[in-house]
Amino acid sequence: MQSLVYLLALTSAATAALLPRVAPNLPASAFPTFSHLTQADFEAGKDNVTASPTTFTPFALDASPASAACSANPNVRIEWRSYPTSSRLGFIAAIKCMMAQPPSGNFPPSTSRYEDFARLHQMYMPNIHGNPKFLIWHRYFLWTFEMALRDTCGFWDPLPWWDETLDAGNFHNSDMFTNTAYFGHLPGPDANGNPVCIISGAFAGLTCHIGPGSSNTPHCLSRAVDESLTAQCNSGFVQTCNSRGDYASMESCSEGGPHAYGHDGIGAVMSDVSASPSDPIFWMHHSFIDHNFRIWQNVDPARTTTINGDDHFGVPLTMNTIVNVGGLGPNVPISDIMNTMSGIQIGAHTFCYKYSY
Ligand SMILES: *[C@@H]1O[C@H](CO)[C@@H](O)[C@H](O)[C@H]1NC(C)=O
Ligand SMILES: [Cu+2]
Repeated sequence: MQSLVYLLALTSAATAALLPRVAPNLPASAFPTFSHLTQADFEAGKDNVTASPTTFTPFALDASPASAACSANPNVRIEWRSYPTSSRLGFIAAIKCMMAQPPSGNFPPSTSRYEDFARLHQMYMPNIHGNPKFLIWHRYFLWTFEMALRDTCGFWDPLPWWDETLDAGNFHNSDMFTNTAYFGHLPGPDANGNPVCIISGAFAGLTCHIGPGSSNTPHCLSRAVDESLTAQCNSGFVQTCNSRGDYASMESCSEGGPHAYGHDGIGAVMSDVSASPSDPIFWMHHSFIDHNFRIWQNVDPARTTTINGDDHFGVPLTMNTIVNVGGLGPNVPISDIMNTMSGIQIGAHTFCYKYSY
């Protein structure tokens, strides 16, 4: 009897060694989702934003010498469709490189430099969501990641961005998902409504050690697309948000509108409000949200020198409010990053980028 058990154990070990090792697939219920309102609700003002006063800085950043120098030669984030193949492959390789680097040790139980970012995001819940700090914090988080790709993995191209309005309702057909050199497929849920482990693409068989939610249980990178939700990442909805006249009101609509629908539409790991950076498509989705923010700012220079709204603790945001990424990058005042072309030196890098359109 004992030898039979031994034989069975040997057999299953041998089988496990032959199959790709995929971490447990957690059910849909394991992933918390984002809260959202419909476009019609935002149009009716049902998010109840009471616009707080806008604070003004005493100087115009746009006129600073640093900004002028930046304007002469900004990094341009190129939309995925026009992003050169060599840059696409370099970007994917750099993310994989981050996953292969040891963790800094400051974000246990992260197992890699990549997971440091996911763990930081998880640790900062709920401060960085559900309030106007969301947009500016995620702008800096994305840029910090972009600089880490340079510093840690030698990838110097500007990030791509994803114009989701061109794929709304049809995310799964984007070549980001269909071309197996990139992010892996975007399947619908299985017959029981549960997510599907991603076993195609550059991140096939990835194990996520951060999440779901505030827990940290190893699980496979999984997705479960709902194209009726991704359909809300459309230009009309973006326009509804970007037609709002003050930062806090626009932020509320962007966060609870296209941002939330994009996360929940891709589903599973991406729908996890805490640990969604575990899915590398997170960076593409947030490039879209940051793009829309920048386009809103382009309408009026004052939108790069002023801010309003209260943070998670009810404290008004000002241009002096500190944005903190847990040491992954320097602490900065909002005034350094409210203008993507401020040209301000942050650590070893210059904050200076725009979008291709
Ligand atoms: C807005 O206020 C109404 C009425 O008090 C409330 O029912 C609704 O839940 C609020 N909406 C949000 C998003 O908080
Ligand atoms: Cu987030």
